[in-house]
Amino acid sequence: MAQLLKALLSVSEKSANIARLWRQEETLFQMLIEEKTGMDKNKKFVQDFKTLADVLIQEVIKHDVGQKFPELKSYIGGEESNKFENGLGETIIVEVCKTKQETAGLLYHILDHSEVAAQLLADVIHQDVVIEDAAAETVTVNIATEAMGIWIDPIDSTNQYIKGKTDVIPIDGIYPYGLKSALVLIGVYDRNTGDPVIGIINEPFYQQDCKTLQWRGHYYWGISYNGTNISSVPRPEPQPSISVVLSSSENENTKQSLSCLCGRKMYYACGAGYKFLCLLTGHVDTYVFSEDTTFKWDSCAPHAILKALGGGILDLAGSLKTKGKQHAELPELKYNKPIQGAMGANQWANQGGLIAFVYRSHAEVILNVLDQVSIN
Ligand code: 2IP
Ligand code: CA
Repeated sequence: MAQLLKALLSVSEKSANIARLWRQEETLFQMLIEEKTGMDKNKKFVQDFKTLADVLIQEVIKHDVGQKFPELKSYIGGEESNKFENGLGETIIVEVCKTKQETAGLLYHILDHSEVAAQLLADVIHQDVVIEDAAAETVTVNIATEAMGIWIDPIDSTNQYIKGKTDVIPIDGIYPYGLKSALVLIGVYDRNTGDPVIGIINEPFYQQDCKTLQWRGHYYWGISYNGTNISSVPRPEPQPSISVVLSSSENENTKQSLSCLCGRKMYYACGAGYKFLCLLTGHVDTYVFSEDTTFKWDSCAPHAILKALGGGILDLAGSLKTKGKQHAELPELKYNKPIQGAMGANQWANQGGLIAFVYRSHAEVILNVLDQVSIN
């Protein structure tokens, strides 16, 4: 089995454990929901706690992967910075320490001196997670790790994670919002070509036990490298008529054109990662987004799995420009180059929007429709 895949699956599972712990353990949960009690004096403090689950997961992934693959350590990027400001205005660097006790000590300072919360988290962070995955065991691809980079989205759809709605009714299998859209995304890309190579999507809140109320997770993976394409999910069958999933923030022109094309098979869902996942599970054929507010850490992992299934993610604006030009290839999203002149996270935006697909013909139909409207 590719050692890197094995390491990433383990750390995605550890991340999902942290995401679940934070919602299920009373002391930690109270920190997440404090804002709802209207404690205004704590506003900044609570805001920080919201991102702390993200920051912590990102650091755990960096630490665990960096330990096994030191050559990757400087090339692991993600949404969050590990500088965390606590309620007293102190800046603390969040990191995984050498021992469980040291990590607990650091977390104690961050978590408003809550010893219980600090210890609970340190236990999970320092736990060895062993994954038994028969399909992954058969993977023999040798990945040139010295040429790879990693994008992490520790908790995609953070807002839905915080709100934590569990009584959401799916429409044709698609959850429009709620806890189910919170996902851990880990994507590996080739630093030379910018192509996605390995994708892991971990869904921490896959199923809830109705008696214990405990959540069980589920993960999906795919590899697309040097002509080898393997995935933990089968390629979904194409549906007789084309369907699309959109962000509720999608612009009106796009919505109108796609609604003419897809009719009642046009869906809305929260979370960029969750919308990609709807394609992998065969609930929808395409995901279209014309804005520039998804980032490399949102799309890298799903992109690798889609590629392994014969699909992909196109740069929407670039494809509309290229379409019709003879012999021109439609541009796929790439992961290795920042946008010149952009600052901070915006350097890594999917600036031209995107179309994700399993079947290329579906992307072409969508492009034909969008070609005729102004989408911006
Ligand atoms: C967000 C999150 C949002 C999504 C946005 C992502 O990531 O997935 O839900 O917007 O594109 O960047 P939308 O739901 O409208 O598609 P995060 O939650 O990690 O900030
Ligand atoms: Ca995200």
